Amino acid sequence: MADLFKRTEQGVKRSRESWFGRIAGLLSRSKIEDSAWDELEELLIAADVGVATTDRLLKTVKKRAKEEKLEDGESVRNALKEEIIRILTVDAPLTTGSESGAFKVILLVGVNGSGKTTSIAKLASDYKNEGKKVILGAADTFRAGAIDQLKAWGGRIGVDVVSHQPGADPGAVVFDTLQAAQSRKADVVIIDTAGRLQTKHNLMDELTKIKKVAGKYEAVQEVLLVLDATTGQNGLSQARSFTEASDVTGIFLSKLDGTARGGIVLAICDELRIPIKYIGTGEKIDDIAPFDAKSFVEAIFYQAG
Ligand SMILES: Nc1nc2c(ncn2[C@@H]2O[C@H](COP(=O)(O)OP(=O)(O)O)[C@@H](O)[C@H]2O)c(=O)[nH]1
Ligand SMILES: [Mg+2]
Repeated sequence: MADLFKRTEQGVKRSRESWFGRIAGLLSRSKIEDSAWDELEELLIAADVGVATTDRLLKTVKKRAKEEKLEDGESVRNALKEEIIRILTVDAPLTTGSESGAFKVILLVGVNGSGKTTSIAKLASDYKNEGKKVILGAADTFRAGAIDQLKAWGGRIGVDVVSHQPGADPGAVVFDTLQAAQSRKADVVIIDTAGRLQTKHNLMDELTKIKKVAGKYEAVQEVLLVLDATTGQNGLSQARSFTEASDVTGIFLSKLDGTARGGIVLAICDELRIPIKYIGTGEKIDDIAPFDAKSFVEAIFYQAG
């Protein structure tokens, strides 16, 4: 847990140094004046929390402040933290399939450049470190470079990658990957997919096919949507298209190290009601942390000194 906190904290360090740091600063005053609420609203919006979520959040905290007679910064800050944790705690583990399945199949979807292939490598390495046997499927056959990229990661981590030629049918790659998983007694299969979303139809068709194949193995299925945290509120509308087109069971929020904001995490949970399962905090293999609402909130409100 300490390690998780440290990793999460590093990942959002820049957020703390800017917007959430200022929020923490604002709420360290001994008395919260009326004007502080307006400042707080501006800071939350600037931190990428989004207007709608900021509105809902502040309404709740203000109501609590009134009812519970919270006047000093610390009490308001604690109430704010609690309400943020409440927003970030999206339950409903949407994973489909039977828990006793032969192995687990994780599909990563998302637009090009969001960080799918890198995130797959991070997940694979994490599972491998836990002693799990991992097999990767290079079903992003759309771009030739994607296959080589995944193979390169596989080689570095030491996990098998099943691939076909560029342009091959992704469903066939998935089929072969799952067969390999069964015969090699894998625990976890992670599938890379193409990022294109020209038509929702395309993606849906492809995912349906992939899931059907996975279903034959009674595998536990998880569809992780990789979202680039630096795209802020734009990423949110992108996420909506994906969630409309497929049963996304969780979010892998990448590049949380590269953003000065981080409030997008709140907007995602509040608006999409899909749990964030992992965060990516850099380009290296161990720049990954399982998302934990409490640690995240402690990290963004953490003040040095
Ligand atoms: N800073 C940072 N860069 C990342 C992270 N995840 C991925 N990237 C970078 O984002 C770029 C696109 O990643 P890639 O995995 O190829 O995306 P894909 O097209 O969705 O497969 C690469 O340069 C990665 O190194 C992250 O958590 N932090
Ligand atoms: Mg890729």
